[in-house]
Amino acid sequence: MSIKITSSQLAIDLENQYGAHNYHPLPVVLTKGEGIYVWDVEGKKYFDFLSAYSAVNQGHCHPKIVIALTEQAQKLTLTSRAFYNDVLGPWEQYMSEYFGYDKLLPMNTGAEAVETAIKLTRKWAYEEKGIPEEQANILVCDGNFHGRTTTIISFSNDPDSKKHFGPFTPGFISIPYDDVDALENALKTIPNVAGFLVEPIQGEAGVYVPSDGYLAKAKALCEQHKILFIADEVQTGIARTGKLLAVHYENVRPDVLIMGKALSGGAYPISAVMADDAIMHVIKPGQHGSTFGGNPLAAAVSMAALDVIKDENLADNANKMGQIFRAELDKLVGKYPLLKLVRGKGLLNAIVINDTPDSETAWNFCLKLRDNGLLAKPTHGNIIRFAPPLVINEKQIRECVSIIEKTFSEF
Ligand code: IF1
Repeated sequence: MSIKITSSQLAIDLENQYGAHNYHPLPVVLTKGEGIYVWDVEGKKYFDFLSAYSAVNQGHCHPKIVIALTEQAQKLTLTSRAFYNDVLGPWEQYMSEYFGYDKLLPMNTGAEAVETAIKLTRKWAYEEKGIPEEQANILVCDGNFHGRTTTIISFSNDPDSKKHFGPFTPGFISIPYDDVDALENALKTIPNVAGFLVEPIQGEAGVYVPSDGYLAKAKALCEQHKILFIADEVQTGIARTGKLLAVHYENVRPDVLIMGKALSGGAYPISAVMADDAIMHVIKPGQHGSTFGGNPLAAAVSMAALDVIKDENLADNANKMGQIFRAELDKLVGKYPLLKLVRGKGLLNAIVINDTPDSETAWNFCLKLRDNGLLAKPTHGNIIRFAPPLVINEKQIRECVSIIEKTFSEF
């Protein structure tokens, strides 16, 4: 029988004593979530401005998603892919029509989907493009974040993500982000390139929005050189940036599409890789999979979660609320020396705090935001990400701007 949590401190102490210290959470202990709000153990209510890193786009505990989860959970949760089940096929068709691809390869976490996309790209390169075995190269971008498996951190340039985790997986070359010339030069000089893996907006790097046209030019170069354009929309996808996918701002259709997080609205780990038959057919039975990938519970939850995105027009709302949010915060630039700039798209935004990246200022600002009823957390150093659930309305977003301004006035 587990211990009853009667105070936030008790929960923190238990995690400190019995949990690996692989995170440094903001000191707040949550016990309930509903829509854009979360409550701590003492009953204090907060605006959630992280949305579990954009996994809870539909809002906490959305009734439609919870009903789908609980109903399916009482019927059939997991069969493995050793057998068929009566929910996976309908979800695969639903996803094919929703995102416009022939095929779906279902996985569980974002990193698993990125790993799947890497394996798919390499196999396609050897079997379809004729690149010599074991020679495939995949281009990635400086400042990337695609997950935390050993292969993925092999191409990270963040020391915290990779130090002392070697030896690393070869076959990846990192080029500057948002630099078409660097991509063109790499495609001309590096042999056996199979694909280009890119985040349409770099989330962890600090919500780095590339120049208009970058994604379209990059896709055109990939087509010209017959390499796969692989979009990691794990964080930017599912309406977060004001379009269903961030690549839709430039009418780019990735050859390989990677999604995760809000595919389930935060109710269950679900990720997906989508591609057309000409690419996906290289994966044959027994060559890739996972115990939970494509389980009936995930399939039922994901269809409900994606229904909500469409039924509640959450991409449009993210677009409109994001414009209000950035416009209002822009007015604070100059008024508060601590606020250097605001940037983002839709409801994936960040502010840059006017201090050194290794200062504690952004962290301390987030502690004060917490005291004022809003939860956010610094990404790197002096950058604070603001990403509320996409169901937020104008009155609420303006209330949050006031909380942010109040916090600046208190610093
Ligand atoms: C952590 C970051 C965000 C992602 C993109 C793949 C994945 C992620 C673009 C992997 C995951 C999460 C991981 C989580 C914190 C969070 C994060 F700070 F790590 F970088 F959002 F920016 N592609 N991002 O953003 O998906 O395996 O986690 O399901 O590891 O601390 P995952």
